[in-house]
Amino acid sequence: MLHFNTKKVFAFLSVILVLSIRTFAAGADMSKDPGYLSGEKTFKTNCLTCHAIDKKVIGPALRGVSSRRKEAWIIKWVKDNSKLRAANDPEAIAIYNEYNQVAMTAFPNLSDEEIKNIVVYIENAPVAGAASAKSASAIDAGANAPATEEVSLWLYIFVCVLLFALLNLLFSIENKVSRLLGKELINWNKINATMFPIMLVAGSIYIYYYFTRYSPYTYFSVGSGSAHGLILDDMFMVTLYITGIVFIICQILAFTFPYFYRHKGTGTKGFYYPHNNQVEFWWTIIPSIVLICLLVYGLKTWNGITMQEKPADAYEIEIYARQFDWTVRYPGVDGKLGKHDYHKIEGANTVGMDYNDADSHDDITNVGEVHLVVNQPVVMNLRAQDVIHSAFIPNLRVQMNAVPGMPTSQVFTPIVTTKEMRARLQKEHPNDDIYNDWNYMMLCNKICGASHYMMKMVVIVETKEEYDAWLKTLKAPYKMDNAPATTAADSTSNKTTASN
Ligand code: HEC
Ligand SMILES: [Cu+2]
Repeated sequence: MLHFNTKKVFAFLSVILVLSIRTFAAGADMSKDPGYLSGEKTFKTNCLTCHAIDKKVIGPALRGVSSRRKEAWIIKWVKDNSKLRAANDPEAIAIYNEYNQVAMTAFPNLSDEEIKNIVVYIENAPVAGAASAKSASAIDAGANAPATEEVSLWLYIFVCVLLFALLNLLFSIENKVSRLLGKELINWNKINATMFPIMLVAGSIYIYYYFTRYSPYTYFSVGSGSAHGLILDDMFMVTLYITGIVFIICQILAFTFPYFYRHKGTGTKGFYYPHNNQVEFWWTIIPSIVLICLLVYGLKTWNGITMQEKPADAYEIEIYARQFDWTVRYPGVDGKLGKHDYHKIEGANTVGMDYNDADSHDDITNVGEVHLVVNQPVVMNLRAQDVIHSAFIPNLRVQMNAVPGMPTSQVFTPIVTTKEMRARLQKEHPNDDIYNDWNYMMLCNKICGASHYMMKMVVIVETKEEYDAWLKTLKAPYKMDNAPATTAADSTSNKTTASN
């Protein structure tokens, strides 16, 4: 048996406990300033994948940027850093080379005002490590668990280890005494046999508690936000019930037999029962039939979701995945997405639209959020620039890989708007104000690199009117790359975007 030096264990754990209590640092309180708040939001949706305030990530730590660069420079840089380099700006070239010529994304859609607000946020953001109990956006609501919870977790571990050390001490005493007396003080065989049913009951209580406590927080609790999701959820529940019932019966048998058939003293003799063909036959055939049925049911459901033809009233969008963000492309007024070619990626054309194809001229792109129309099927086309990513919208039951060089797509129909779903969640959790600014999220579901965990964007499901009004606020990159606007006629010549 293992022996601990109890004193040393104690000292070590106390140190951990003290260290784990987070220190609170106070920052300037700008948290109600509208510019600061809008800057925080823009920063979190667009920049956080590569930048931190006080720490170098993929790009430099940004605090203090307004003292080392002029405001006008920062604005130009953020809008299109490649333009600054093309104009031989020495600062732009120096920092580009310092960061191993990793090109920062261009943000032509951000206004001067928005960029100024980002700077306000950067310079006044609380120092990293200072706990912010409530964050302004729901995006990282899960990440900012209150510090007290962390302390109680350590306390819990501390008590468990202490108990373990105590038991260890008691058993070593028992061991010595029984050796001195020359007989067993404790009947371990009986204790082990009794522990099985105790474990069964204790474990069941724990699992019951755990399910009732946390299942309201899973994305099953408020139902699917998409049409196919309802079918998928039904299939999931049928499978869960059938396999669950079998699981429970098997566990009850496995945990009670060791008790009922324990060794009951020297007079008892085991009953030897090696084989029964009939039993073997039935418990092979029945599970096989059940599993085949579940499999066929699953395949039919899955094919119904993934193999569907493009519905007549569907519209298309494209999601372009890249370390570590998503760019969305909307087809514009013609309803058609233009051709693409990764050689053409440059400046505002971050997804490589082929401007030789006139269909691309009105295509609109944006990062940070994707808008979808409720009750209208959408064909979501996916491409990737670098490695495999996966577009996962849990509450819409949507998931499809984005593979470099292999366009993929998924057709689905959102049936619950963001507002309706948020209301459902608020009703389900009346005391949790993190749901007040809840949003559908698209998460990357393939571990794609250092900032994979940051690769997410807000999904907004809204009415057709709201969708159209929102689209009008965006500009087509073609118009930005080719200002003043050129006519469609010269798009057939071999003009490239390299003109700027
Ligand atoms: C894809 C990663 C990425 C994203 C997203 C990104 N940046 Fe950068 N940023 C960089 C890198 C890398 C550099 C270093 C220069 C270089 O390599 O071009 C940089 C440099 C900068 C600089 C110059 C810093 C200095 O010390 O002079 C500023 C300012 C900046 N970024 C602001 C932003 C803002 C604001 C956003 C969001 C709107 C943003 N960045 C989004 C990667 C990124
Ligand atoms: Cu990814």
